[in-house]
Amino acid sequence: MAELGREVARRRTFAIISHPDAGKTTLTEKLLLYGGAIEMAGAVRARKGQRHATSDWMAMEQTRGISITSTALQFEYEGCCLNLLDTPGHEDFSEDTYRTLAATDSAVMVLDSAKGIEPQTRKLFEVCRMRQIPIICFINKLDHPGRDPFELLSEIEKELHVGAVPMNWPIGSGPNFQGVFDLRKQQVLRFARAAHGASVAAVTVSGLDDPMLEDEIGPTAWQELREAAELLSGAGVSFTSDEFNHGRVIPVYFGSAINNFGVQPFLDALLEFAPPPAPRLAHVGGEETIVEATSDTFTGFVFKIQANMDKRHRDRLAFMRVCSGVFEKDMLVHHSRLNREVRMTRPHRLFARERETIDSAYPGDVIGFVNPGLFHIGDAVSSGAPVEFAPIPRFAPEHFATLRAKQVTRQKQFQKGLAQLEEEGVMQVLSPHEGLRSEPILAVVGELQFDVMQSRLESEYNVETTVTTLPYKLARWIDRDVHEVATKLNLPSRSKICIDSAGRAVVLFSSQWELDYAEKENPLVHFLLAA
Ligand SMILES: Nc1nc2c(ncn2[C@@H]2O[C@H](COP(=O)(O)OP(=O)(O)OP(=O)(O)O)[C@@H](O)[C@H]2O)c(=O)[nH]1
Ligand SMILES: [Mg+2]
Repeated sequence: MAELGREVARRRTFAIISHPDAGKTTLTEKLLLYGGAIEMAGAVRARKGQRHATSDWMAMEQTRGISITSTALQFEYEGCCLNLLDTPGHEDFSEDTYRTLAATDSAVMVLDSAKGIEPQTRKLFEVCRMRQIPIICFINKLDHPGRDPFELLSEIEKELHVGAVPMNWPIGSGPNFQGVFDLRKQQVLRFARAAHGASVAAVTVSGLDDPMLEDEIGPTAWQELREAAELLSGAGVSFTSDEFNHGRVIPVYFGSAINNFGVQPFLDALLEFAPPPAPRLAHVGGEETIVEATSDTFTGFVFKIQANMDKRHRDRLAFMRVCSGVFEKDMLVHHSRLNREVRMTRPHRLFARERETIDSAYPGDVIGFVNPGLFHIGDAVSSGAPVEFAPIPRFAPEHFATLRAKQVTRQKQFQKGLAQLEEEGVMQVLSPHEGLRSEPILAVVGELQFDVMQSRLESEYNVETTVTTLPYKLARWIDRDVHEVATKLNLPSRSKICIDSAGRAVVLFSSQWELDYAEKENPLVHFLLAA
């Protein structure tokens, strides 16, 4: 098992998180460029003829310039195997981001230097803290006029209640941003601009006492750098790995992802700081156990399902995080939810929408299985005793609508599309209890998901649809037979009783007041946030 130990030690699995638009996808693209995984970097908002960023592969991501779904990218760099997870920042897609955080060992928190800590960053940070996920910070967009670096560091400390330790320091800012000063090596790294930042930026390295430096970076940047270096030399850049691993201290890097400034030092930092796969808490054979990555038993869980990534195949891929042991192709494992043995055929290494078959995988790896309905989000498998990992978070839907296919002849495709998108967790499909053949009600966490659904039904299933939003605001599951709910419960007249796709009763309410009323009138009934 020495091989397993070696493979675990060289794995780095990290998710990139932040408020929308801080530059996660741009940084992802540049890490791929510097990691040698792509030859030319594409852009989030690509000009005509230019390539798009690798991780924003979905049509709607490319037209809108936002990430909608998280992406897994595996690549090798300097003897390490990196599993990078780019996540969407928009709140409406945060369920997907939270699922991805269940599969990661560390997180990269990207901040926009002009904006600092934004609301969604704060929320995601709290999730990382809860899960004890260590964080490395990249302060981005230094090429734009931004805030004072000292002010940004103290904002991180004050707002997030953690130590923020600068590992490098920006040289100049805005249009005059030229590079970073490595505070540990006391090295000045100056980068040259490359066209559209598509290729690696040339770098010059010198010391702070280089007599040419003042001329090269200009008197203002030089003066500021000298002052900052002096101030920071007192503060020191040391912290213990224990403080970092428990998320009490965040190492901070500065740069500009779009120009490739500071990307190389950041990639090197990931190799240094991002921890290899950690032990995971699980229930094995019903007992709470710590599963070590280097255990002899293979375990893993599915945290995401995505249909139609590959235009040629139009199939569904289940994303599995390997937690322990060695995975081997065609292995027979125990599937906990189904409580039976299943054969793990057709495993794939993932690189955004691209994939290639593999024979084996190790802890930390995110691998894809072509999933003919075998896996649901949250399913766990084991080559030994049945295993259950912590449940994947599920959010309560807050937006409801009916969706209709414009052409009656596309009904079959429409139904198939709905079923597959529901399996991905994009939305939940509810059928009203009353009225045979009534249209399904779609329930989503964020309103933008309706746009995603429509766009994907059109581009992936060739079905045009119309959406009619409904006035409901809350959904509550009731663990009773739906007929009983309809006949025995005293519910407000405007509420609607539905059945979810697993046949469970769920009631929709238009306001908190209605829900409070229902709870008061039916004191023995539990109104649950999720099934
Ligand atoms: N000036 C400047 N713009 C940048 C930089 N990095 C990214 N951008 C721009 O910021 C915008 C958002 O970048 P993305 O990489 O899509 O941001 P994101 O965090 O992935 O956004 P979501 O995934 O939608 O949450 C794009 O227009 C980028 O070109 C940078 O270093 N400097
Ligand atoms: Mg993005």
